[in-house]
Amino acid sequence: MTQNLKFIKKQDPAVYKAIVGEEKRQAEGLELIPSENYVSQAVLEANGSVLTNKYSEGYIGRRYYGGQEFTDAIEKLAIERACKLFGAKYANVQPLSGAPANVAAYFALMNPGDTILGMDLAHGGHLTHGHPVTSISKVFKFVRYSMKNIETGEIDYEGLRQTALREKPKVILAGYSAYPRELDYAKFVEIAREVGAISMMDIAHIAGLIAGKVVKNPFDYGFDVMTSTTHKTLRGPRGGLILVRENEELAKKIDKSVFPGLQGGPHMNLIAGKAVAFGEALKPSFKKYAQQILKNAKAMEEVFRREKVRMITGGTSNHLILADVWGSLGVSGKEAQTVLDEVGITLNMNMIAGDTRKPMDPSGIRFGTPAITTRGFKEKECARVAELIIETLRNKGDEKRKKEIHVEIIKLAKKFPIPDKFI
Ligand code: DSN
Repeated sequence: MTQNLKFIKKQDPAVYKAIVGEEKRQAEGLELIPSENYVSQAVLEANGSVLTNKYSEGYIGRRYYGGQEFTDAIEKLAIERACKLFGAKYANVQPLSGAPANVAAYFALMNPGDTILGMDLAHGGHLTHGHPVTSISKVFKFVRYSMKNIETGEIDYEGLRQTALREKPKVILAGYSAYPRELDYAKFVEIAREVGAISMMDIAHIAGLIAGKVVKNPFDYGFDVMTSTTHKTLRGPRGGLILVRENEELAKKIDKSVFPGLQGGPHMNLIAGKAVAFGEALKPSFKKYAQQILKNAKAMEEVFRREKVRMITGGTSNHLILADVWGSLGVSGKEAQTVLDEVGITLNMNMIAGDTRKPMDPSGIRFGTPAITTRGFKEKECARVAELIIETLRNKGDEKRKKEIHVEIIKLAKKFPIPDKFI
C-alpha cells in the first residue's frame, strides 16, 4: 500500500512527511483497534478523486446544483449495492459518518423530548447512544438496558421489556461498540412491537460480518432501521449509512432528516468509495474474509483464556475482545495501550462493565481482528499476537524483552504487507 504523493511531496513537505510517517506506522505496526481497517487502492483512488470538487445537495434526479450526471450514477450504484448487501429496500449513503447517521435517524424517528431505549454505555453502548456529554442527550430522553451477566454477556431481556413497558420509548436501539456477543434480535423486535416502538440497530462494528453473512442480519428478524459506518469490518472509506428494511414512509423521513435536516453537500468522493467498497463486499472473497475475522478472534480468545486473562462476557462471538487487564495483570488500560504502542501493537483502552477506574485510565483494553485479517493473518499468527500482548504486559518494565518483541512484530508485519486489492 503505497500512495503516489508526488505533488504533496513538492508542494507541502510538512504534510507529506506526516502522511509518509503514518504510512510507515501502518505498514510496520499491527492494527488491532477493532473499528479500524485497511481499504483497497481502488477505494483510496475513489476517495482521492475529482469528485471531491463537486457539490450535490439533494438526491438522485433532484439536486440543487447542475452537473450531476456522474454523481447521480455513483450514488445510485452505492445505494443499489448497499441494499443488496444488507437485504434493505432503502438506503441513504450520504451520512458523513456513524455519529451523524445516528443523529439523523433519531430526528427522523422521534420528536424532541421522546424516549429511546438503548444499551447501557458501560456495558458496550456507544457515545451516540446517549452519553450525557453528547448534544442529543439534551434533546431526547435516553433510558437503558444492560447485561444480566457480565461473565457470559447475557442481556437482561426481561429488564429491557419492563423498562420498555414503563418508559414507552419511541425507539428501541440495539447495537454497540464494545460488546463481543450476538444479540437476540427476535426478542428486541418482539418487545418493540409490544410497546409500539420502532426497532433500530447500530451495526457499525459488525456491518462487514453481516454483509459476509457470518453473523445474523437484524433485518431477517424484522428490525425496521439499521445505521452503520462504512470503514470498520465493512472495509470501506470513512462514512455512514442508514438502511430501512421496507417502510417507505420511514425511508422518506430519514432522507429528509439527513438532508436538509442535518447535512449540506454530501461528500461524493466518499460515496464513490462506498460504492467501490460495497462492490468488494458483494464478492464471494469477502465472505471468506468475514469468516476469517471470526476464526482469528477465536484464536486470540483461546490464548487469553489459557493465560487466565479475564475477558468481559467470557470471550467473543464477533471480531472483538474486551479484556480486564487491570484485574488480571495489574496493568491499567492506559498503561497497556502505551506499552503495547511501544512494541508496535495498536489497540485501545476501554471501560469495562462495573469498572472502578476512570474513562481516561480504565481497567480494560479492546482489540480485534478486522485489520490484521485484511493483511492475511490466520489463526496461528493471531494466537502469537495474543501471546505477545500478554507477554508485553507481564514484562512492561523489561526494555530488552520489549525490544525483542518489537522486532518480532515488525518481522510479522513485513511478512504480511497491507494488500492493494482484495478481489
Ligand atoms: N470510534 C468507534 C469505535 O472505536 O468503536 C466508534 O465510533
